[in-house]
Amino acid sequence: MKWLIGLFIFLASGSSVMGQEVVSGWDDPAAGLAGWEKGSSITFTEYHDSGGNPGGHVRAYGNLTTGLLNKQPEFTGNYIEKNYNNISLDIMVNLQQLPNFKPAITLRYSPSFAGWNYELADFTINAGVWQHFEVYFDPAWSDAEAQAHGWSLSPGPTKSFQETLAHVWAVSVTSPYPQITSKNLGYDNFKLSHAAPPPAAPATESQGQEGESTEEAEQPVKTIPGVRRPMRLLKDRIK
Ligand SMILES: [Ca+2]
Repeated sequence: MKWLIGLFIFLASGSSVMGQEVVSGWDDPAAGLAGWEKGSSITFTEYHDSGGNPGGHVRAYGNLTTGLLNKQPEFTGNYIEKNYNNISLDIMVNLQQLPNFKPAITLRYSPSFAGWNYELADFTINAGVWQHFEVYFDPAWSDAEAQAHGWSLSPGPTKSFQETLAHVWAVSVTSPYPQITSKNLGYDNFKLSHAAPPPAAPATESQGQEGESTEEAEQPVKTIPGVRRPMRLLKDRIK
């Protein structure tokens, strides 16, 4: 019963649960941030009912580290039981001038433990274009395996990758930046799902983004070996 109540509350919040996935598309103006919080105490957030990919989206901006954080039950808890092994999202640069400050996904066991981070290494500061990112993970990975696939730990007390994935307190996407200047990133379609693992062989081809105009489709979506796949392949695999 608790689960049902939670589900209704969650659905009313503007996100949706479909099979083995949960996604925030921020398309319901009445739901606003749809339960997402500031990714840091100094983050400013704005809900926009248009300009997303498609529909509404959320912007997070400010100096230093900014972003979005989610502690809702559907986005947290035991990822092994929930069968989540893929995080995907879209990001658009509204303002960012320094290219080396890239967003990262963070999964945390609790406020008392450092998070496991995955930097979106092929993020670019190409303004006005939605960039699609996918992060594949296996909740059963050892720490060494997680690190070999690009995950890293923040300094501080830690839990293993497996312990963290079985007990996610919060998932966030945050982006560091210097104090002396500001940036503004848009976020849409944050999704947790179960997807087939990416092919082991390095993928080198570039793909245009789905649903873009001709001009925007010329922006390549790079593929990192073992991490990201073109969006249309993911859609084929999620039933
Ligand atoms: Ca949207």
